[in-house]
Amino acid sequence: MFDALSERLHDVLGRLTGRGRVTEADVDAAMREVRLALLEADVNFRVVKDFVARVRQRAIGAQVLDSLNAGQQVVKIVHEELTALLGAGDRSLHLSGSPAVLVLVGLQGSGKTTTAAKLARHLVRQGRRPLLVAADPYRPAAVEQLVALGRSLELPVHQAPTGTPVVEIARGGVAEARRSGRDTVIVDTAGRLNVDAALMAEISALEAAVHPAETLLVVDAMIGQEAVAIAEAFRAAVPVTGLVLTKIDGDARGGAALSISAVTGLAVKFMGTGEKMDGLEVFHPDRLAGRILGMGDVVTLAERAQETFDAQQQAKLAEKLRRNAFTLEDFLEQMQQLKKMGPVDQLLGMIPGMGGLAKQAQGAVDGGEMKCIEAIIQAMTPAERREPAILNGSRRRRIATGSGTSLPDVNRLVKQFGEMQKLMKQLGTAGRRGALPLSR
Ligand SMILES: Nc1nc2c(ncn2[C@@H]2O[C@H](COP(=O)(O)OP(=O)(O)OP(=O)(O)O)[C@@H](O)[C@H]2O)c(=O)[nH]1
Ligand SMILES: [Mg+2]
Repeated sequence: MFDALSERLHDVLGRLTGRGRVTEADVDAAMREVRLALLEADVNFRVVKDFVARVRQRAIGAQVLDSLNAGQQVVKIVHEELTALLGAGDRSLHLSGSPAVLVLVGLQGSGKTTTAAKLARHLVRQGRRPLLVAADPYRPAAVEQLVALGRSLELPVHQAPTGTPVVEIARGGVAEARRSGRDTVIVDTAGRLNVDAALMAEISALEAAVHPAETLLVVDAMIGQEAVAIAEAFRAAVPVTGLVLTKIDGDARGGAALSISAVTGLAVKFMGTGEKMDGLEVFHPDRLAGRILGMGDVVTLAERAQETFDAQQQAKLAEKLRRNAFTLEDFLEQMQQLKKMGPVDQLLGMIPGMGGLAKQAQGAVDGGEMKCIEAIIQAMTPAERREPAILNGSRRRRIATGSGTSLPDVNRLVKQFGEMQKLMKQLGTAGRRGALPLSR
């Protein structure tokens, strides 16, 4: 979502760090461009004005411009101010009460049901035992959607016959959670087309009945500044405790996401980054600021790697690397694990300086290069995977046919793997612990 903005800011700030001395005029020129970039990204104009003024004031400050690394210091100031902008409000997730009740509200199609299930999955990983509650009395299909998601996560879903009042469904859910020893109740409510009196009354009644620890407003970040207006309208009418911004993975300009907290005072607590159940991220303003400025987000990347990669398996691999016994089979396994971590462009975008490469790499995946490698390795016999040296001409031709690729494809992979092995051997003899880039 922040690609265009990110590219521009990266350019502007790169020029600033690239020079020896930075003058006040340089800062002003850079700030003019930052201002334009933010406005073009659809950030609220008042927010932009304040932001640029604050950065300028701090950057012009005496010590900054006199220092040798003035450019870098200005970038640091931009990063800090961007973090502050993104991180307004209380971002912690409150889970008091037994059970703790979380209610998701929002307009139609904003992503409430999807987020309810993602949030349940997230909380399970934190060791909690959530119960999902389908509080949509109007559309049986909406209930079914949550039930299906619950099933895929192996989590219970409380439901009631169509027409049951929302308050009653929610109360029933809380009672059900107490009975079955569930410590968290996530209530998915029905969406409306507009912010209307009936919707607000329903949410107020819900608040009074089940005293939620959190009432999270789910907003679609794709709708731009409209999202900010919706959040303001909700906050004015009901006690919203935080925001979930969904569809951050979309191609909108992203400015709404940047300004929503600063304008409404409501903290963003989570971001939806995909349709699938793993597409939910805890909102970390500093990390997002880093990603936007093209400084990467290594922390999130490392966390994702830890989540995906099995520690024991990693230890075994490291050992194999040390003994130089890493085979094509291991390579295949690594590749499959890497894919589980998420889209390649998202992953690379988190590595400092790799933002530009990300698109290219995703192109390779979309273009089927990764699939091609997989198919080639799968077409090999176990002996060939362990000992690529035995791959003579006729074996290679057989593999090319078997994998639906070509002989040059097979040759390239074998050659690349050979080079990788050589490199690892060097690392090994250098006395370093062999480790894949992503293992600890
Ligand atoms: N790409 C992307 N799609 C999302 C995200 N969150 C939700 N969606 C999609 O948005 C659509 C609507 O999501 P729902 O969860 O059904 O929205 P809802 O708010 O429950 O909708 P109603 O119950 O009809 O009001 C679905 O197609 C979801 O897959 C996200 O973070 N990224
Ligand atoms: Mg729904």
